[in-house]
Amino acid sequence: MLRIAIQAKGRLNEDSLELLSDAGISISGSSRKLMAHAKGFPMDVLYLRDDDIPQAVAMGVADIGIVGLNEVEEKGEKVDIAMQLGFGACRISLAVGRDVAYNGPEWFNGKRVATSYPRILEKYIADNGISAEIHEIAGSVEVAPAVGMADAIFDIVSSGGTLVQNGLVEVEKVFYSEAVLIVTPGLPADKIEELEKLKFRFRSILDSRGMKYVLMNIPEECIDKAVAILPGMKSPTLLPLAAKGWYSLHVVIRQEELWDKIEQLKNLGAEDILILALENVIP
Ligand code: PRT
Ligand code: ZN
Repeated sequence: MLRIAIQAKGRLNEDSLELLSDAGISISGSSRKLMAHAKGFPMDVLYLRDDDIPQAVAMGVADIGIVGLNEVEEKGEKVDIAMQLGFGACRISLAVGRDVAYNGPEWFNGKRVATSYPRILEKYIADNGISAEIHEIAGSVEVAPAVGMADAIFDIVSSGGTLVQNGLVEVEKVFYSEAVLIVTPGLPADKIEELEKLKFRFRSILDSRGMKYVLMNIPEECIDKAVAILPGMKSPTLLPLAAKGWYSLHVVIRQEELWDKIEQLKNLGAEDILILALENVIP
């Protein structure tokens, strides 16, 4: 039976539970304990702080885990990355006061940089031949310059709102992260088999996110033009309607191109267009 480590509370907790739930895996017990049994898949769930997940997986305390790539990189534990999970996107960036005349990475020479990610910063500094001083602090890194603890910060940015609120400007985007599924290296064959089943479920969920299932009625003479503008896993499905000369056309369209395609299809003569959410894609 697989044991998965997920964040007990925090930014990745909800999305991790939602991914498991979409994969048909529910976690029993109303109150959160350290460990819980899952239903719908032979699996135990271990609730940890995100900082502890890479080590727990490296040691085999958990076989797999869901954690930000930033934590995996920072901790440097030996784990395999099985897949990217498409949520928790952020970057770790260098930011300086908004009044600073920033002239490129060499500005950091001799400066004090506050961060909770000293290892990733150290690598950036070494790669760029800079001689900055790293000040490791655990939380509220963004206030360090204002209180005189540092000249700059190296911290997680997502919308950028926190930087603006603290009078800081992002000057170097150093590391891009999202939640990943990590795995203990050298899992036994029976666990690998279970992991593959789990990855299959996750993959089909991730592939379906951002896709819509679209149905419409279309006159026969427009079919060739409609097929030409549509994507589709093979080609769109066409079913003859009871009304002569009309067909029902079914197709899967990516969210980004949905409205553009719908407009084109309407102009071609498509009617009664239904747009449905897609739950899973199994190629
Ligand atoms: O208690 P525990 O140790 O488990 O949690 P934590 O407090 O260490 O981490 P948590 O829950 O804040 O974040 C977990 C993971 O979410 C991180 O390791 C990242 O992989 C990911 N993530 C995605 C983020 C953000 N986006 C994010 N915006 N983690 C933190 N932030 C913070 C950031 O530190 C800064 O304070 O949000 C602020 C910036 O956000 P914007 O939107 O204002 O730019
Ligand atoms: Zn943490």
